[in-house]
Amino acid sequence: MLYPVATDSRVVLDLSGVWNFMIDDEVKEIDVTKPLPTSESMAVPAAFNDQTVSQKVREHTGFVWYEREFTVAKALRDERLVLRFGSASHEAWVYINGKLATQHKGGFMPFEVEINDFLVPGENRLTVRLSNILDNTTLPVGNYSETKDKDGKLIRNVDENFDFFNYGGLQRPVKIYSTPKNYIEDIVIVPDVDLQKAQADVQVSVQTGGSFDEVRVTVVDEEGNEVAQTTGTETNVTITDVKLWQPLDAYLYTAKIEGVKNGEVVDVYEEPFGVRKVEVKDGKFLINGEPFYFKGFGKHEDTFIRGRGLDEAYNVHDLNLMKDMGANSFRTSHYPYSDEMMRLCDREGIVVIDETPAVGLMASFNFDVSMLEKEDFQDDTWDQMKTSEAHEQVIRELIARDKNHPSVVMWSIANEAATYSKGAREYFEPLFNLARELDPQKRPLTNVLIMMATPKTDKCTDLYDVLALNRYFGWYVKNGDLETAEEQTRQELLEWQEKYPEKPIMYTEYGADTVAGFHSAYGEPFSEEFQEDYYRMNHKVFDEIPNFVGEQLWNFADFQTKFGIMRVQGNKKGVFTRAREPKMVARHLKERWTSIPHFGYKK
Ligand code: BDP
Repeated sequence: MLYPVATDSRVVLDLSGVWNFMIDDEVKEIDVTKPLPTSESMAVPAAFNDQTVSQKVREHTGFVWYEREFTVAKALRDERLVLRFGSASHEAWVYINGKLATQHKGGFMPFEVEINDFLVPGENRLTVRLSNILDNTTLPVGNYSETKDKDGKLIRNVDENFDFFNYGGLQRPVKIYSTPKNYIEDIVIVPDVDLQKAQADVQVSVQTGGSFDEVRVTVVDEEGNEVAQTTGTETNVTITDVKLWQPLDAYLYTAKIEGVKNGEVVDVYEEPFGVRKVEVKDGKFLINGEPFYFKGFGKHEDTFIRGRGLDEAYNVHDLNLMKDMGANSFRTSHYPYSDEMMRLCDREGIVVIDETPAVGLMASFNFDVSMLEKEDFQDDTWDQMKTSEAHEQVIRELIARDKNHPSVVMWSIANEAATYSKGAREYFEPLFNLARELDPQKRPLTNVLIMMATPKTDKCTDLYDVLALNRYFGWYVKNGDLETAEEQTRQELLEWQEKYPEKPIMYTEYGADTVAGFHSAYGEPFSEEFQEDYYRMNHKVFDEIPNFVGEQLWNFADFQTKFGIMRVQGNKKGVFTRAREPKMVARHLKERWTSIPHFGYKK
């Protein structure tokens, strides 16, 4: 799916701004042919939860309504007009002038619909009904229940089966874009680079709607020079003296696609792309033939007031904080991030592990850490979960959206699923096969593993190209005892390496809750001293393991979660506070990461 951009043939209208909003208390049916009976304002894009000061709004589970009016100028009305939502959490029903135009389930992917047939001259009314319900058929997974209050009114409840706040609403831009009636629908770019010859063979496939006499493909470099040209919808171009997309040294070419009819260019689209090669070989993760070392974070889309809502200033700032520390990568834990963030990473040279929203695939998720220590632990996750269909859908949508991004070097199919439990293999094998088949660039795949998934218990390891581990020795296990934790860390990593010598190993989470400003002469848990000691311990062990190819800690910043006895105003494992102020450990990380090269750290 193409990102909406303005070109010589396309116009983009942004519907960001203040919309009407209403909680649906499900007492009276809403008549979508009439304006919503509400005077509440809500900014878009942003979660609805933190914009008001009403607890009822903040914690609402069920349905909400958004509405605004829009006008499409006469000059555009003969064009093909498409309404596009960057996302809508988690299920949306979209009405234009009272008629259902489209519906979409899954809260982290874009969707769009042609709206010409729904429009009237002058003002049009756009009404969106949203559900933030999560259950055992959705991703992420929620524990859903219904009760009645004393007056018999239905109360819906979602107990998140994951550790982040269930923000809802229109959290990414809503746009209308125009294309001509004959238009470029999709572009697939697969660069194949010969590193020795510094030459790239770039396969370009163009899907069109309507018809063209000819499709022209021109590759333009960063200076605006045309470096290759060809015609056709399934075609190859060669770039000589190719400049590679490298971590922290991004180089982007642009594929300019022109649809020609009767000798005239009718539609134009410009897709940025990078030339780089990703391979997994002999326990190494190679980018452009060199062994790459991941330094960075698991993150969240999480800011004050906006929740998971797009905030490009935060995105730019977060990447600058990362670069300043010598980091080179992050994982889109635990759901696909905005188109805007992916495009930013392409141009900043930030390496991304792109994750689906498959989190909470575990029947007995809790903080009873004793069960982590039972090697033969089983539960009935794979009988309870009915998520296969949603999982397949989101893999299709994610790869369709992100396939051309050079920043994306690996897909993460799930975070901390019960891969140690009976039925896991049957569940995951078809999904891994699907992702391998769909990705035109054939990137490596991983499944991010919880502590119970060990070299002995994990049932799907052969499916993963890279072993991505979330480990909390010294925090959830042996809290505060860094000596034992060091031993456990070392022992487990050596075991993985011995059993799977061809698979690179990385940590995709390790961390300790740390209250900014809390200090302890004894290095007690929750203090800034403990956080630093914890990271130093882990780093010492990482450096001993030859196939250990990366450290992405948990978490970049403190973030909001549901409330509960384990969380004080959210999760405090950030290296930065939620306001992006550094905790003490940021200095250690900067010192370490600026001295570790992006390539060739492990010989
Ligand atoms: C892991 C999860 C992550 C949590 C983290 C934690 O992958 O979402 O936030 O632990 O407990 O289980 O901090």
